[in-house]
Amino acid sequence: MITILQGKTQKVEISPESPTVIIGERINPTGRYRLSEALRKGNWSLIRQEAISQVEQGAALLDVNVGTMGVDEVAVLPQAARVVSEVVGIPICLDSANPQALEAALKLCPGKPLINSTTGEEKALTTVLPIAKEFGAAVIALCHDEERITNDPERRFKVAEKIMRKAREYGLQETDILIDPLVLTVGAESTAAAVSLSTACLVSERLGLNLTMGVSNVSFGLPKRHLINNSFLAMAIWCGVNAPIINPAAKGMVETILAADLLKGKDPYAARYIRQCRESQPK
Ligand code: THG
Repeated sequence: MITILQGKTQKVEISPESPTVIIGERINPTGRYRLSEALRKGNWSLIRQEAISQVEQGAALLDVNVGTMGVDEVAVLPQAARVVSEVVGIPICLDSANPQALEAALKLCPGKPLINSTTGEEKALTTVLPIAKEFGAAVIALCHDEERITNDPERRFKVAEKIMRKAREYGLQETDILIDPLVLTVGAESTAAAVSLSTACLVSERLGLNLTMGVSNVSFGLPKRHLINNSFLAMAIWCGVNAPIINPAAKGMVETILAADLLKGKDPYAARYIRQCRESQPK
């Protein structure tokens, strides 16, 4: 199962055998006043910086989310996507629940981008899947539908199956869909992480699909978030998540991926792990 995405100059492959691919989460105004202000004012320098630094830190794709008070996503998402693709060549992951914003941004996105996201709701599927088909984009699909978010992994799995059926009806390939099991904060509900992980395992074992998740969601509201995020990331990789949305600059994230890929059996002779350790050695 190989998902291929294409940016202005760079191609990215996501598959269970390949190294874990980082989707950089930093272009997102959630909890960041300066970035929200910059988006409202159309000041792009912070966005450019975030794009460049995330690529330097190891991001293979960049999530672009402009959803904040006082920002018209239909106008701003395409501008942000353009600014990002001016400074980096990797594929973009357009993060919006607004189909008009997605469409407007897709018109400007080079290559084969990723749409983030559809849900299993009829309304979302019948709008977003045709857009993905029209623009030749891949899509992230969240495991919930009209009913309230379930804590039963089998039921989340059924939503994933339904989305795949629908995607085929609309002429998309299995490789064009990345499943997101949904991650809620473990501070509010003690089983939240376990439910996401079990769902990921079901989807990867039974359907063999590629998976993403918003790893940092799990630690909202808790201290020392990087500890929780790193542990959760390692477990998620074990469960088949191969394109996590994370902050590549956060403490330990990139190292956790190297170690988890090795433990998962994706790094023969530990070659990548050893090489990276050697390269990061202070001279
Ligand atoms: N699934 C999919 N897409 C997603 C998510 C998901 N996109 C958004 C989000 N969840 C993933 N991205 C983030 C981005 C930032 C944070 C968490 C998830 C975050 N930000 C800090 C805060 O809000 O406190 C602020 C960071 C800072 O101050 O530097 O935690 O689940 N498909």
